[in-house]
Amino acid sequence: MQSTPSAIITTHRNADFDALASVVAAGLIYPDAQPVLPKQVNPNVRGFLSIHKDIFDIPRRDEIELDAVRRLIVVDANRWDRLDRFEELRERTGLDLIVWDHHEDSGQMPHRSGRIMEMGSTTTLLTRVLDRRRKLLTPMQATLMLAGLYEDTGNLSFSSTRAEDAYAAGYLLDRKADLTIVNKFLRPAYGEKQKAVLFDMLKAARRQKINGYSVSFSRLSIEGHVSSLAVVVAMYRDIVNVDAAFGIFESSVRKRKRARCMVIGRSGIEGLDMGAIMRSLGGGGHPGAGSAQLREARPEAVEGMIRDLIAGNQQASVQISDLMSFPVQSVDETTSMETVARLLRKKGYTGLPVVRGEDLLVGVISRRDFRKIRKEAQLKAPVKAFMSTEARTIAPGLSPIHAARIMVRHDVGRLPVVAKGKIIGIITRSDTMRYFYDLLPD
Ligand SMILES: [Mn+2]
Repeated sequence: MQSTPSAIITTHRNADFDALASVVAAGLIYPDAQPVLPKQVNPNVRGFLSIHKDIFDIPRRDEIELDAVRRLIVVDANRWDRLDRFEELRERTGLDLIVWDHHEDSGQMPHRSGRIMEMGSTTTLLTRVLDRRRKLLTPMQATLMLAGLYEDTGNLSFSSTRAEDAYAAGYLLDRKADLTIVNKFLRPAYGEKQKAVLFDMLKAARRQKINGYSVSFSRLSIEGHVSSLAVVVAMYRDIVNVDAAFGIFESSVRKRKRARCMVIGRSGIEGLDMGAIMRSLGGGGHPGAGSAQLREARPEAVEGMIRDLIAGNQQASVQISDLMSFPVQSVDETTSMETVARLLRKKGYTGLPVVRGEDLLVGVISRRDFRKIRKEAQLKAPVKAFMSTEARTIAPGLSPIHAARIMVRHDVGRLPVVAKGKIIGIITRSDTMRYFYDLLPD
């Protein structure tokens, strides 16, 4: 059902982290207002939202009716033409306009209240209000807000940064903002070549537990020279979120009979000294990072040597089957939407697989599908009329990275785990999130 709120919080087109964080922060300051995002958001914000959809489930402009709006709260913008199709409100008589922005010369919206003040980020302005009013912030909210603040201040390094920005950052860290997550989503720019290598590394990533450490290996053959491979390996380790990560690059330089092997490692844990490992391979480095060049060595053999060096008893890498939930709650395709709605509410689920017969998967119904309902009578219709029939599924032996990639690419929050045509479990966005946040019990 399209929502017809009387108060709305929104921000500029191509929303960045400061914009998204400000919308979320304003939602805490104006709890009666409906946060709304523009249709277009920045690619890294889109990535963040796909992973955190269950926590920051903010409707887009096209899901909202403006008819009943009497109050508009604009954050991180101060011009009508930066908003996504809000023009019809411009002439609305008696519209209560509130603007929060951090550039004094940014616009001309005639607002009644809010704050427009030179500051490193809009998030800072709103954080100060939250602090003053002693509002409670979850670590997730604090993390998003710190990402917004850091993005617009270049981690407090841009000359536009004010002391207030740093105080606000301190406040958010105190509220348990997670810097690992912040850094993961605010990655520095890097070139096409590095990007291609990183993607190939992620594709080839194999994660395993060795001697109690989570370790990831990627073996890759690269052509010619690629600079900044160490940066790529560092990013790779951040993304796969392991104690230590290794990139083993085989370069096929012409006229060389045997390929040369370059191994670069990154460690984020004290007990695993990367310098020591690399010295054993004839290279060098320090505890956090190191590398080695090996002639006449096959990549598989290099990986074996490293594994031996880290030592010991191997376990299988984490698979979907380790993370999934079962048995699976599903609904028959003939179940009414009414019943499904009741079930979702009762169980607190955001979606359910739809089956025909015992366990033949025919679709997935999610809370979002209920927005397609226009009339009361449609609640009596069978779920098959509203479900998405292109259900994405995943095999139990694949990695959580794989699941996350499917969820991001197809914008789904849950994947039925299917083996031999039957649903054997389900993996949700929060399951994979828990994995990425490393909250998995050992
Ligand atoms: Mn901003």
